[in-house]
Amino acid sequence: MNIARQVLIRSRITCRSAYVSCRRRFCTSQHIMSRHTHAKRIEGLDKNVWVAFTAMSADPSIVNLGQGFPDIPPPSYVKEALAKAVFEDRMNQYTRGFGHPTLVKALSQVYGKVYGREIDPFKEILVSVGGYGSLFSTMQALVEEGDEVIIIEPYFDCYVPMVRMAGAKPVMIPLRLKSGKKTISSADWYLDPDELSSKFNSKTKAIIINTPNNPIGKIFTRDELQMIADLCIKHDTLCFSDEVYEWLVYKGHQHIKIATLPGMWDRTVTVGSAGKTFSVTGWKLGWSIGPEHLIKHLQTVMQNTVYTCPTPIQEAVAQGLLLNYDIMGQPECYFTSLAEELEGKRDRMAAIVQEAGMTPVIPDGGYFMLVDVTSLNQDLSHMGDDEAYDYKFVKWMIKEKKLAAIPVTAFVGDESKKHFEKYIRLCFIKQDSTLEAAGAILKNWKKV
Ligand code: IK2
Repeated sequence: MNIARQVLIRSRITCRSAYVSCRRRFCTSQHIMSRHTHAKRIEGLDKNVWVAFTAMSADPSIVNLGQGFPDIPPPSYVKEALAKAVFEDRMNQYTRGFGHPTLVKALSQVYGKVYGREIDPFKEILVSVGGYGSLFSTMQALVEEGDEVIIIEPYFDCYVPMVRMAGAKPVMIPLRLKSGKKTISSADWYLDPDELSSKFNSKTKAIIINTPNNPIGKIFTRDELQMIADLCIKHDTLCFSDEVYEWLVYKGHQHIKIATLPGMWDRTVTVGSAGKTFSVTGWKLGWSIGPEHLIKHLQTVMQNTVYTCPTPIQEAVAQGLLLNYDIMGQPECYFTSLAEELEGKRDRMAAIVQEAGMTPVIPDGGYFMLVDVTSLNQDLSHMGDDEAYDYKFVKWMIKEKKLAAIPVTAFVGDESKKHFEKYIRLCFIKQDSTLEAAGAILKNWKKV
């Protein structure tokens, strides 16, 4: 056989075996893909507003008022405490699983003052990976298959997937808007008592509340909280109270913990966040506070999932809390001074939005502002109609105007989308220069 023919035969053999192995690999992966599909509990939960919009807003040329993180610096003492912690060798190793002792003791001191009761640092507090981790361990520990959990719309978006992952059914109740008002504040959004009462039944395991609320900024009043508490007691349900913005309350308003109302401590888990407390969202540290008979179940989830949180971060947060504990209630306490600084930014943001001809919903707490964009009359029909208007609007605005926000229908269920798609959410815990840059974009909206 001549050499050319030998080469031809050899290359045919090589091609054939490559084809066979490739086909085998393809068939195997197809087989694996179809046999090992996702677990039912995560079905339909693959879309996430933060994943989508954080990627879209990552370009530094975009003015980012989207995801809720500060671009103002955190207090230097927490950064210094973190730096100091990592130079202490024992701080670089595992610490107590349910919360670093220094941190849980500091939390019990601070919250002992707020709740007006003694809080057992080891039995009534669980430290977790951010407010997210606290919410997750709460749902996994206390909610089960067949339960119903009441969620107030608009809600922080992870409540629904977390309830569903626990095998339960989310039951929505929207905040309604008082009509006929010229300037709208977050207090104009209210819960209809009869509607709320109609959502409770024998399957109701819990209601989730969020005060100050993200995205509206509503602070639930004592009367509203009492109405919720009465229903929880009447129907013997739990209350999961997400209070990550607890310190960010503006003049004339007061943050009240539902757990402090009569009969509520024993049925409430309250969620807090170091990220929000000290403007260090990247530290991802949070906590759940509640009675031992509930917290012990959250601890079971913690020990079998995350086990423990980073020691140096817990140490630094503890130092920050202790420092402020001594000056709580005074103007220089960070819990007070941050709220005061933010109130100025809120007013600045509102003025910028109004100057551009749009209507803001003035928040009483938190660091987000809803803005009604109807007056801009932005025609987006070319973007199809398989998405809510606010989703299209924000995508378009990021691309064409280089300004990022978050669409508000990310925080509501399907039935309420039509009521909320005219709003976008702006985050105002930003340097004045960032707010000014956003203002310039909005002012020049009609220009190219
Ligand atoms: N609960 C609420 C109400 C939150 O807003 C957050 C975090 N914020 O989300 C960013 C945004 O809305 O742009 C959490 C819980 C979670 O807190 P953490 O960051 O501590 O996990």
